Amino acid sequence: MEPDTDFNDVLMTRARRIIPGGVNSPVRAFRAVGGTPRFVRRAQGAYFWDAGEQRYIDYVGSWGPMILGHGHPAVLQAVQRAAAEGFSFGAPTEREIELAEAIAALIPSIEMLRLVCSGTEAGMTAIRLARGVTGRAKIVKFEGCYHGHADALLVKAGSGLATFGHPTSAGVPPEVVQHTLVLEYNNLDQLEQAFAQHGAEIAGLIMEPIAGNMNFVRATLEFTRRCRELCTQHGALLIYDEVMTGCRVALGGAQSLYAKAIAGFAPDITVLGKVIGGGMPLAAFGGKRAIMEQLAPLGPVYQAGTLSGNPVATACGLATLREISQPGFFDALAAKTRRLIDGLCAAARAAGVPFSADCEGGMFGFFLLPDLPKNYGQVMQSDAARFNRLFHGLLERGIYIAPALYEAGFVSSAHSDADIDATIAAASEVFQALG
Ligand code: HOZ
Repeated sequence: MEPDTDFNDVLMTRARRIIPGGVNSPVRAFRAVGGTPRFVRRAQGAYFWDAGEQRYIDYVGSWGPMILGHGHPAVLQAVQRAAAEGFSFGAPTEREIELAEAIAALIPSIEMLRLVCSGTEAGMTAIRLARGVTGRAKIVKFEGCYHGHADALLVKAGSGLATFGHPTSAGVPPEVVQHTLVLEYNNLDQLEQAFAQHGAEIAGLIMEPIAGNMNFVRATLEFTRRCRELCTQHGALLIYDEVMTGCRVALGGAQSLYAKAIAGFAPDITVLGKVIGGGMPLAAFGGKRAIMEQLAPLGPVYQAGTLSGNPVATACGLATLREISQPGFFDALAAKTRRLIDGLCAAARAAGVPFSADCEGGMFGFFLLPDLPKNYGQVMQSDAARFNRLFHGLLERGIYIAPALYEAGFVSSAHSDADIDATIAAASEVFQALG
C-alpha cells in the first residue's frame, strides 16, 4: 500500500486552495505526523476506504461517535426514515423527548437536559449556566483537558492545541480568560490551593473524568473525590465533560465508574456529545433540575439553536443508544478493546519498545513511555518522532489511528477478532522496526 496515494494528494491540493489547511478541523490535517490526510470516500463496519480505494481498519471512528461501526443497519434505517419525514423544523418533536428520556435513564445525575449540536456548544453553555446559577465568574479547568473551542476554555487545552504547540489560541483576549484557573490534572495540592484561595469566587470546575484529549489519562479516585468534595464545600458546580467518555467507557459514562467506587458520587452538570448522536451533529448538557431550570425560557441563562434537537440527528442518537443498551454490549466491547491493548503491549514488549496502554469500555490510549502518564506534562514527554513512525507504519499496513499522539482511540462493536489480530500483527512489525 502506498503511504500517500495520488488520489488523496490531489484532493488535499484542491482542498488547501479553498479550506484553511485543507480541513474543517485542524487535527485532520496530519500536520503533527506529516504526510497526506486520507480523504474518506465511504465507510462500512470497522473500515473506511480512502480516495484511492485503500481500506483501513478505523480506530478513530469519527473521534468516538461510531461505537457501532459505520452504517449499522438499525441506525441507518432510523436515519433514512427520519430524513424522509423532514430534515429540520425549528419546532419541538416527540423524538427530542424520547432521546432526552433515554439519556436521563442511562445517566442518573441528569434530571433534565437540553440538546444542542456540538460538544463545544454544550460545554460553553454549561459554563454559562454554572456562572448564571452561582453568580460567580471563575472556572477551574485542567491542563490538557479540552472542552471545545469556546474562548474561555481555550487555555492550555489538549487535542489539536497540544498538537500544534499552541495550548492557548490566538484571538482570545486575556480579559476573556482572566477568570479561568488552569491547574495540573491529578495534582491534589494545586486543587486544594486553588479552592483555599478562590473558593468563594469559583462558579464551576470542568473536567474530563478520563481525559481523552491528551491521549487517555484517568483522573485518580482520590482526585475525583476531592474535586467533588471541594466543589460541594465551596458552592461550586462540578461539570463533567463526558463528550468522549459518555456512553463510551460505560453505558453510564465515566461517572458511573466513579460512582461505583465513591458512594453517592455524581457531578452537577454533565456535558455529552459524540456517541449520543451516533455520528450526527448532536450534543447535550444536563444535570440537576434546579440548575437546568435556570435556562431560558424558565430562567435567566440564555441558550438557543436553530438545529438544536434536529429530527434526523435525534433519530440517529436514539437508534444508537437502543443498540448499545442491549444486554452484554459493553462487556463484549470492553473485552475486545482489552484484547487489542494486551496484544499491543505484548508486541511492544517483545520488540523491546517502551510502551504503556490503558483502556475502558470502547476507548483506549497508548504511549511510547514505560509508564502511564498522570498529567499533561508527563504526556508531553512522549517521543513525537517515534510516534509518527508508528503512525505511518500502521497506516501503510491499513490501520488508521488518530494522526496525533494526544488523541485517544476507539474500538467499535463492528471490529472483529480478525481485525484486532491484524492490527496487533501490523503493530508487531512496526515495533520491531522501532525497537
Ligand atoms: N476535537 C477532536 C479531537 N479530540 C477532533 C475532531 C475532528 O477533527 O473531527
